[in-house]
Amino acid sequence: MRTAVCDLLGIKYPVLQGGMAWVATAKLAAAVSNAGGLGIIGAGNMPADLLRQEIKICRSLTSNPFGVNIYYLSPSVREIVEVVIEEKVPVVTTGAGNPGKDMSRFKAEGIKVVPVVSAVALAKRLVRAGADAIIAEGMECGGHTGVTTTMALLPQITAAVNVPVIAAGGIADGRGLAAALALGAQGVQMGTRFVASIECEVHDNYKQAILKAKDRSTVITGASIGHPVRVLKNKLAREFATLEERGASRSRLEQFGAGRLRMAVQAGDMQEGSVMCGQIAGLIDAVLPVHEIISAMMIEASDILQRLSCQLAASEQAVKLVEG
Ligand code: TUI
Repeated sequence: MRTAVCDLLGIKYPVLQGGMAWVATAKLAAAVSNAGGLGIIGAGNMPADLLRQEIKICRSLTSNPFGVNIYYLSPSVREIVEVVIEEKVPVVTTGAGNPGKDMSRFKAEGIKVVPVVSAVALAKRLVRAGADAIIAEGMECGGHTGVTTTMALLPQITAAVNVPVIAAGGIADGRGLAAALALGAQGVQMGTRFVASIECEVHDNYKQAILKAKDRSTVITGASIGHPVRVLKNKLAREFATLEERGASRSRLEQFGAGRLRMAVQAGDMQEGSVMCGQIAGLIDAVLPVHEIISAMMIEASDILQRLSCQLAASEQAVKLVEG
């Protein structure tokens, strides 16, 4: 299961962990990196000093490559960029913005840059600016989301760029990995699947909510202010939708939503908190150790690819016999 993404990032398996704000701590990132994937610390809205501490913790827990996700809407994004460069973090992924202006500095320090995008045009622009790979994120994903599904977005982005593409959104097992490879990706990124892992430090209520979720348990809020976010349906999501229907202003909605992700992640408040989560949550039925998630996924994807190629070979053989 070795692909161009493994060679580019120096990892054993083509699996990245989403850089989820408040959720993707050094402990989770190190567990993913130790299991052969790429663990990623989610800088989110963290102050720069806290990020520096997290990077040091991650280095103490793993000697494998890891990454930092920079959230471009963070008020401390400038300081975060400086910490990532000073600490020579091996890989940077970016979200909710365009990292173009920082690209040359990252590259000069040998930092691999892998932006997350939800549209073809931005993917092309960032590859021209020097991105080493692209994460194509479909609207099935949790948290900040685009409008195009992984199924439609992925083949369009793989056709448009000449760097490896990593699929994100709607992937939680080996079937998702095999499907992503079939659509031209060279790896996958998973968020929700790793939230429901032993090593993830979110409140247990958050993990249990993912296990309970079904296919239609999520909803998008915030589209009216240009910041669509996929969350589990709960009291907060209903109240947010009502405010949006009544035409509440951006500042009112931002004020109403402030601190809600932390409320879910740390206090375990599943009604008043923002429980960001992807549509694939309905498939997840157990909290597992990270290494089991990754190894089961590799076995399942290899089995599928082998089975499909045997089926194809058998049908080619049948055609030859009929024609022959
Ligand atoms: O970043 C994400 N997902 C996130 S970040 C996040 S943090 C947060 N959000 C709300 C409340 C509290 C905390 C939650 N989920 N995904 C990566 C991603 N980025 N997908 C799409 C994009 C994206 C969007 C717009 C990238 C660039 C962009 O615009 C670039 C431009 O043209 O300026």
